[in-house]
Amino acid sequence: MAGNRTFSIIKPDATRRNLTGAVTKKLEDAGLRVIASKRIHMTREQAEGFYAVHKERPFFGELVDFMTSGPCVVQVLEGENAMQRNRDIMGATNPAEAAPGTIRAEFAESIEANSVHGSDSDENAEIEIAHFFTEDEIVG
Ligand code: IDP
Repeated sequence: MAGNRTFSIIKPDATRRNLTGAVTKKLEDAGLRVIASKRIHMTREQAEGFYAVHKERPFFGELVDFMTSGPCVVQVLEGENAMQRNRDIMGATNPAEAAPGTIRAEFAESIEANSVHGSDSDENAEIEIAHFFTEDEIVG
């Protein structure tokens, strides 16, 4: 149902430091349930397609390099107001501005290597989920 699912990525800086469990615990403690999860190493094509909206931004090339630098864990999260709930527990893009207790405040290394992605609208959540998962891989 719209509003109850969102899409998350645990980024390569977090998998490299073995923080998959720690990040997931933050999500679960925030009232989100992981209803699909897989560990992938994104190809450049996948990363470029996923971040196509940022194609014109000066950091696009570096962002693609970073997202393909190691494994990611892609997840579907379920919960009341899942998109906003996830954005709240993620914290601001720049960890220096992220509220205390948020994932990025606790774990992010930089504005780029900021440990997690989360969809920024319900519409984008559905598009991003479909990018990485088939419906039969999602078990609510
Ligand atoms: P969000 O992930 O908080 O939604 P966006 O503005 O959509 O933030 O940016 C997508 C991703 O691009 C960020 O999570 C971060 O990894 C990277 N990014 C954003 N701004 C910068 C920047 O100024 N320099 C380097 N990377 C950035």
